[in-house]
Amino acid sequence: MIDLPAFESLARRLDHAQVSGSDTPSLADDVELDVADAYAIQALLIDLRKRRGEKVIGVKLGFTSKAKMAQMGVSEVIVGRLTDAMRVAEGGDVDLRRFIHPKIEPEVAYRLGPDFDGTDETADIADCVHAVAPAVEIIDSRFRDFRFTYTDVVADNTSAAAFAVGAWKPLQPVDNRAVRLTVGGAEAVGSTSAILGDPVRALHALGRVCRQRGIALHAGDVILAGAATAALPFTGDVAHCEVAGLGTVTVKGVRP
Ligand code: 0L1
Ligand code: MG
Repeated sequence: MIDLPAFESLARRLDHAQVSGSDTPSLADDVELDVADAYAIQALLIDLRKRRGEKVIGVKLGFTSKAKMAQMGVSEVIVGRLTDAMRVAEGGDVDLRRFIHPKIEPEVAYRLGPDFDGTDETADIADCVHAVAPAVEIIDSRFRDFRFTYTDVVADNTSAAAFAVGAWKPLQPVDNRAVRLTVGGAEAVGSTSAILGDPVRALHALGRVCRQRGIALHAGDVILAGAATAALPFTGDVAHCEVAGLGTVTVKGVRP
């Protein structure tokens, strides 16, 4: 039987892995969790970060591509929280020493105008976003050798590690835009249509998960809608992402 102290202990285990940059085996090796349990552990993990002074400033979606959903055998996106400690300024340096095995992926970001009240069945989250921007997300699974289950990755705050957002533009359709990510000499090319066919669908999927899991969204929150290509290893070097017609965002991985 999994009870609150057991959830807290699993949240502390994942928090320790993130803070110390040391990986941990799959939680599924020790306990059987369902998706509700996994979101409860994620919430406790975020509480630990808040107690250290971090502020939640948005959310991110994962498993927004058909390929990734098929690989995990699921049909719903996953949602994690973004905190201010994860934010990197556009053009800024990312200290890679704090990560375990970081990867970077090109994304589309939205910004919420008003709060989104998930308890209001008539509220449409797509009506609540007022701005859109190119973005990159750095993911860093805390699980050893990337061996994780669906519930593992939800509990692990969906591998969220860091992110950067380019210049915001007024809300506009961003479906079917060419996307290019380069990291040093490596390149990934794709399209925003890899994000559930159209990133706006990611917003609707987010609304569903927020309602179901009691995740609150607030005015000004950043929403990372999902990856437009497979992630590239981020072992250093400059990472540059361009979303056609939307703009660019650049970060530099450093080991000072
Ligand atoms: O942002 C995402 O697409 C979630 C990634 C979670 C899985 C991974 O670490 O590869
Ligand atoms: Mg992502």
